[in-house]
Amino acid sequence: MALAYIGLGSNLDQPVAQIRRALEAFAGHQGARLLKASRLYRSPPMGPKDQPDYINAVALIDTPMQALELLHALQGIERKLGRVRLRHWGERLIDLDLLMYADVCMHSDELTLPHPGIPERAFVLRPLADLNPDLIIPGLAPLAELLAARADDTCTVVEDGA
Ligand code: A4P
Ligand code: MG
Repeated sequence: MALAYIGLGSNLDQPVAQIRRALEAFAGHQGARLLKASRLYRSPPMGPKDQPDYINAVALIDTPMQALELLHALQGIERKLGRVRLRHWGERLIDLDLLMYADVCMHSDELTLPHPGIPERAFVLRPLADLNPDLIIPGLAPLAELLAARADDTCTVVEDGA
C-alpha cells in the first residue's frame, strides 16, 4: 500500500458540489481508501483570467495501485464525473492531479512526481498543510518553507456550506 496526495480543482457548475462528488468517488473506489480531506479553498484563476474562481482541496488516500495506474484511475474518475478538456489551464468541471505518491520522484511524458506545480500554488500548499503541516515534499523542500515563500492572501478557506 502507498500513501498518495491528490489535488482537486473545479470552477464550473457548482464547484463546491463537484469537489464533494469527487471525494465521494474516492470513498467509493475499490482501488483507494480516502484517509483525510483538507478544507475547501477559493482562489482566482491561475492562467486565463476570463474564467470563474476555483475551488480546490487536497485528499490523502491509501492505495495498492502503482503510480501510473493511479493516474489512469484519476483520469477515469474525471471522465466519469463529466470532465471535458477545453483549453490548457482553462475552466474545468473537475481536475484531479496526482501531487505526490509515497516518496517517488520521477519524470516521464505521462507523469511527473511530485507534481511540478506544487511550489507556486497556494491553492495546493494550503490544503496540504491542513493534512500534514510537517510534510516534506520529496526531492524538493519542507512544505512550511514553500508556504513561507508564498504569501498569497487571495486563496481563502470556504466556510462550511458556502
Ligand atoms: N501529468 C504529468 N504529471 C502529472 C501529475 N503528477 N498529475 C500529465 C496529473 N497529471 C500529470 O493534464 C495534462 C497531462 O499532465 C496529463 O495528460 C498527464 O499525463 P490535464 O489535467 O489533462 O491538463 P490540464 O489540467 O489542462 O493541464 P495541467 O498542466 O495539468 O494544468 P493544471 O496544473 O492541472 O492546472 N487556478 C486555480 N486557482 N486553481 C486551479 O486548480 N488549475 C488549473 C489547471 C489552472 N488554473 C487554476 C487551477
Ligand atoms: Mg491537471
